[in-house]
Amino acid sequence: MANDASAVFDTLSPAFSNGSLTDPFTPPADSSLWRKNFLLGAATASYQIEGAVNEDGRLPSIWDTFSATPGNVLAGDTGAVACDHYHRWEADVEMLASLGLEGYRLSIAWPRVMGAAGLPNRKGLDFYKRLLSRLKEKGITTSVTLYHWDLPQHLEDRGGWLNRDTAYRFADYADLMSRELAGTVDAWATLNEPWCSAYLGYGNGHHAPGLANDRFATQAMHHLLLAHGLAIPVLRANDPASQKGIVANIGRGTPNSDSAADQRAAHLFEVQHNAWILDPLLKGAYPQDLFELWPGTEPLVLDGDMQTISAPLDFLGINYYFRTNVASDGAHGFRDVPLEGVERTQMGWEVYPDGLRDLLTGFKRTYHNLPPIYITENGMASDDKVIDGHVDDTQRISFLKRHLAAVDQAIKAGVDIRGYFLWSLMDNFEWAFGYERRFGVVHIDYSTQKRTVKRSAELVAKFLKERKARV
Ligand code: IFM
Repeated sequence: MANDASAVFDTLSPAFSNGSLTDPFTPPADSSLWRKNFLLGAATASYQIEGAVNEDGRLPSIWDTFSATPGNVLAGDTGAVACDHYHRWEADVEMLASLGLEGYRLSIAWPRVMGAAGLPNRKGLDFYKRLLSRLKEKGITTSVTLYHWDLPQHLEDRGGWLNRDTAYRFADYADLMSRELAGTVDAWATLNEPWCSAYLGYGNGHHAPGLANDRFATQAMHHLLLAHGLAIPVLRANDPASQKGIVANIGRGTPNSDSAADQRAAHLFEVQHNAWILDPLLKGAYPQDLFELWPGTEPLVLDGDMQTISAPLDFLGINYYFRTNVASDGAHGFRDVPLEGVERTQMGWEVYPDGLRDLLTGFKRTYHNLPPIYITENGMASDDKVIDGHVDDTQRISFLKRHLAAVDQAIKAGVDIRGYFLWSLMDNFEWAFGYERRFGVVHIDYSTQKRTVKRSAELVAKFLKERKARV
């Protein structure tokens, strides 16, 4: 059966009513999270959950190509089936609603909705129309990302993000989507994590399309940001009532010692992870320190590009996962120095909630025009197992509680944070790590597609129910 939504209630109610579920999650009484207008939701992305890669006229994406190449993805996994969300979306929306989640962040697969000549693919578009309309019927706030890494392969064949023309094709795609979907989208994000698209895709080759050259990375980044800047006015014209923004992943770098060289290394780490994206968006210029790290990699920038890129935003989406401890590499850069004895997740990433607070308060000091912020992703992977019908993801419960406390601290320090989306609604295709790494608050059995709500999701649902009941 595709639909396990009724099972959500079966899982929730007995545990709550017989008192067997203790609550290590609920935020303290003075937490800003109790504010009803603080949006709490969950996020996913098209290639990670949809499957159905050959259906209804969807064209190949760079991730179909990349994952089909042996050695690129753990265990040879691909997104061909994923969570089969393309067929099970109705049950998944029921599940989301039954958990009381108030917002849903999803992405659109560009190759599903637009043909190679730029014409709409009606069947693909209808999928998103149905999905978004149902979410609105359920009273769920919709946050739609236009590009979460699944570039149409035909555009990559013409140079992908190394080709300036891709930025203009993206603006055409944004135009089509916002004309077709206006009224069902509360917030549009142009790009998800341009750092990953540019650096992992073109700089070190860990992600599609698998190229490895620092100069490629800076040029790809410029074209991604240009694409964003070109799309913003288009979205504003077609769908004036919605919010428009972009989503950036951010990284905390801490120095391994007090030495000036290690302090500089930590600074350069954050320039490479954060300022590379945020400075052009919010200051209209690339940070010059980036080119100390990667000498001679300045991208080709045409007149007017930086004004286009730095168009005002309604919101900035922030994705945060971990910190990296770094030391000087003895030359122009930094090297990771993993700390011993710290808590880590299934990804090996350190659990470091203070990093989220410190970065957010730091951005407020650095960027005087910092837009309102949504935490558009935060979460962790664990090797979750279903035992007697339940998944006790205790580390995730503690992780979420501590990161939400960090968000509360940042709000209390004056950062305008409007909401938080768990990454992820469900276990899914974790890119180069395939299906082994489980980020969901809902467990997926990939052999049956059965959904099992994890304890973390139950506790979030319980909190949301309590918050809603408050007068
Ligand atoms: O799964 C990814 C997501 O697609 C982008 N942000 C980070 C997540 C965890 O790695």
